[in-house]
This record gives sequence, structure tokens and C-alpha cells, in this order.
Amino acid sequence: MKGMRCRKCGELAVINMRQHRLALCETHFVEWMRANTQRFIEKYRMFKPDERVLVAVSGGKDSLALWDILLALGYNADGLYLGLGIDGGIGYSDSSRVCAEKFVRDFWPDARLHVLDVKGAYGESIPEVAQRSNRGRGKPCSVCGLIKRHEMNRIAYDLGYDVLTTGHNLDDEAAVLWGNTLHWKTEYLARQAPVLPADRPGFARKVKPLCRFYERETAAYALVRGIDYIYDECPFAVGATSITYKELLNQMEKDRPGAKLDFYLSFLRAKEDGLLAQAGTSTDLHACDRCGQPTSAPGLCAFCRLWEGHTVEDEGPHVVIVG
Ligand code: Q46
Ligand code: ZN
Ligand code: ZN
Repeated sequence: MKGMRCRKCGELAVINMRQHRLALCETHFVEWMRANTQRFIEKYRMFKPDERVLVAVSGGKDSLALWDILLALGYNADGLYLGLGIDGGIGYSDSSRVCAEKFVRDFWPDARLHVLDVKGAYGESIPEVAQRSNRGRGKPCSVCGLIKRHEMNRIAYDLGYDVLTTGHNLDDEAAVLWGNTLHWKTEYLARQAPVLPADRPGFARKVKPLCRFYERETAAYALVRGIDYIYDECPFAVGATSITYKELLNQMEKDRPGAKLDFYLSFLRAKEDGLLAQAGTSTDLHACDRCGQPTSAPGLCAFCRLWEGHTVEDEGPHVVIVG
């Protein structure tokens, strides 16, 4: 890397992407990230220029990089931050919210950021719900995932967005793929894709425009752009199996640059060729009695069951718009 030159202009390179045999300077790297994001949006038919996009923003590098790229590309993209109420001795949720709000102030003061604080809206933070409902054996991740999925979908749908985007990168996708393959979770494999269409009423379309970028590329993008993001992982991520899978894949990547990308792209190609066509999700869904979102269980959906016996504002929680 030392002394490497940008392939496009000969200036000093800031990143060397061995898997692409490409070194680039700051300016050309930013250009490359944006041009490729646009290419992936078109290739996977994620959304069109006139559609309204909601970006799930966590305050981390991936989601802030994604939002920045979409705004720079001229998309009509608003942010959504969910306050989970996780402290972990580092004020995790508070600091991540500060990063999301600072990003708007510093870079895109006209951008709109929706903020929903789970405790403010429902009376309990994620760790509190997890503890009360006795789920997850001390780790609130399953409750957290459930609440995030439900609320993101609800807000995207209720506020009339055409599509919900998340900042999942290649390392995330490859780790999920690795885990699902290891256990042959065919139903999950069938649903893992850059685009999840809104093929049933009540569901928002979900897309992952950064799914082909390595984590070090999204991190470099945030760094080069001078975006302040939360460096700490969520304190509950410690010991997660996905981290072990990422390390394994990094080891493979070290020996064979491009292995991770190849693993993921070969999977997408195999699926296009009909692999897993039988494993599609044909579960019958109906509207939840309380919130109306689609669910396979009779009566209440899993999210509403979490709050059974707890008073929730009748008209539903409000989203605060910052900026
Ligand atoms: S699920 Fe678990 Fe994450 Fe929620 S509690 Fe933290 S680690 S944030 S992606
Ligand atoms: Zn250059
Ligand atoms: Zn419900």
C-alpha cells in the first residue's frame, strides 16, 4: 500500500482493493463508491430516481455512508433512527443518536431524520422488554431484531415510503450466508437477497444497496468523507456467532483476495438459476389484530404479543422529525 498510486490520476492512493486489483486516491474512491452503488441499485432494480427512500440509520459507518451516497446521487432519501435505549456502560444508544444528528447538521442540513425512541413510544427500552418478557437468555438481540424489523417496516409503510434501505455490507451478508448454509436454513437462504420485494400487503420493499461492498470499503468511505460515526459495536454484539463467521471469512479472504465476494455472488447466481426455488416462503399471512401488520400467527403478531398487558398509546407512537 505504501506509496501506491491512484490508477485514475496517479495521486497517492488511500485504498488498495486487492480483490479488484484497484488502488484509488480520495477523490476517485468516493466517485467509485457512488458510481458502483448506482450500478447496484439499477442492476438489482432496487428503486427508481423518483421513489421515496427511507434509510435505516444506526449511527454506524455503513448506514451513514449509505445515506450520504444516496443523497449525493440525488435520491429523495430520508433517515430513520430508532432509539433502542442500550447503554452498556458506554452510552451506546445516546452516542449513536448524536452521530446520526451530527451527520445531518454537518453534511446535509436539509435532510430529514425521523427519530423514534422505543422507550418514549412504548414505555420500555429494548433491554427492559427483553428482561420482562424473559427472552434471549440475558441477551436482548432477538427482541431487538423483532422490534427493529416491526418498527422500520411500520414507519416506512405508514409514512408512505416506497422502499426501506439498510446499510448491510458484504461482510454482513457473507456472514449471514455462511451461518444459514452451515445449518441449511433453506427458508432463510431463499429470502436472503439484495432486494426483498413488498409482495404482500403491509410489507415495505427492503433493499441493501451496499451488499457488494467490503466492510473496509464502507469504513474507508466514511473516513475519507470525514463522517463521525460510532466506532463501538453494540455492547450486546460481543460473542455473537456472526463475529466468528466474519473472522473465518476474513481468513479465507487473506489467502485468496475476492473469496468473500465470490462466495456471495456465486450464491446469488445459483439462486437466479433456480437453486432454492422450492424453498420459497409460502406461509399464509393475515393482518395482526392490533397493528395490522402481516403475521403468520393467529391473533396478535410477535411484536404486539411483546406488549400484551402493557399500556401503549392508543393512537400509536409518534415519530419525531429532526432537521
Ligand atoms: S440486535 Fe443485539 Fe444488535 Fe440489538 S441488542 Fe445490539 S447486538 S443492536 S445488530
Ligand atoms: Zn485519483
Ligand atoms: Zn401486531
